[in-house]
Amino acid sequence: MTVKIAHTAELQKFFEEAAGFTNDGGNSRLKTIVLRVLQDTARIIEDLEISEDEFWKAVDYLNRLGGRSEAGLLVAGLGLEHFLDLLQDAKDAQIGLTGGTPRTIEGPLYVAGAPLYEGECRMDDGSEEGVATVMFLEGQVFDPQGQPLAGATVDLWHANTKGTYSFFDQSQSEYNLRRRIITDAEGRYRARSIVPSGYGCDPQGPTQECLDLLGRHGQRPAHIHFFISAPGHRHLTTQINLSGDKYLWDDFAYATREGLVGEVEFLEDAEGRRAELKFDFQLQQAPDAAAQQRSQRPRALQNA
Ligand code: MBD
Ligand code: FE
Repeated sequence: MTVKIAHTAELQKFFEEAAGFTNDGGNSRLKTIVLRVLQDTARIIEDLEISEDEFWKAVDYLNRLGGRSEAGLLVAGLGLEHFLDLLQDAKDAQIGLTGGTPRTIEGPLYVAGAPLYEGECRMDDGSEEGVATVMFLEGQVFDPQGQPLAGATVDLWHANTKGTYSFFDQSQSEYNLRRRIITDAEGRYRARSIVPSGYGCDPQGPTQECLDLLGRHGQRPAHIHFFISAPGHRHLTTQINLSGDKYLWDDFAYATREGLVGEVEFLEDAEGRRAELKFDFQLQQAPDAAAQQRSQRPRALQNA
C-alpha cells in the first residue's frame, strides 16, 4: 500500500515554512508559486511512487539542462511554450479579441539588436553561396481595417542551410540571417536571403535525451521567425513554416499553425535557381500600452 503524507496538516505547515510564509521578507508572489510547486512535487512523488534514484536522476538532469542552456529548448519541445499561446488565444476569445495573423512561439534563439533597414535588405552574409538556394521574401503588414501599415518594424530571424542560427552557432558571422526591416509607405518589407533548413536538437544534448526516452524526434520544419510591431498595435510573435517540409505538421515544438504555412515557390530560369516566398501579416489594435511590447523574456543581448 502507498503511504501518503503530503496532504496532512503537518506537511502543509512544513512546506509553508519552506516557502517563506512564516517570515515577513521576500516576495509574496514568489512564495505563493514556490508553495504550490512544493505541494505538487510532493504529490507527484507520492502518487507515482518516485524512487530516490528517480528523484536524484531528475535533479542531475536539471543541472545538465541548465549547464547546456537548454531549458528554453525543453519547454518548447514539451509543448509548454505552445500551451502559453493556446492559453492567450483562449483569453483573447473570451473578451472577443480576434482577427489578424495567428501568434506562435518565439523559441529560444532570438538575438536582440539586429541590423536595421528601411524597406528592404539582404540577410545572408554570402558564406553559403553555391550551397544555399537564394530566397526572395516579401509581403505587407496591414492594420485591423486592412490598410497597409507604414513604419512597422519587421524583426526576423532564421537558420542557415544546416538548420543552425548565428550567435548560437559561433561559426556564423555576427547577425547572419537576422534583420530588422521598417515597412515602406505601402507597408511592404522585402528581403533577399537563403532558404533555411529545419532545426534539429543537439543529438548529444539533454533535451534530445529526454525526447529519446519519450520516443520522440527533435526536429522542426524549415521556418522563419517574426516579431512585428507598430505604434498603437499589438506586438505579434509568429513564424512562417515552409510548405513541402517533411516536418511541417510533425514539429517537435508544435509551432506550425493554420494560417502560418508559407508557400515557397522554386523557380529556375536564366537568372538561376531561386525561391520566392510572399507572406502578409495583419496586426490587431493594442488593447493597452503594454500589449505593444514583446514579453520581458530574458534574451541574448537584451539591451542591444
Ligand atoms: C528553433 O529554431 C525553434 O524555432 C524552436 C521553437 C525551438 C528550437 C529551435
Ligand atoms: Fe527557429
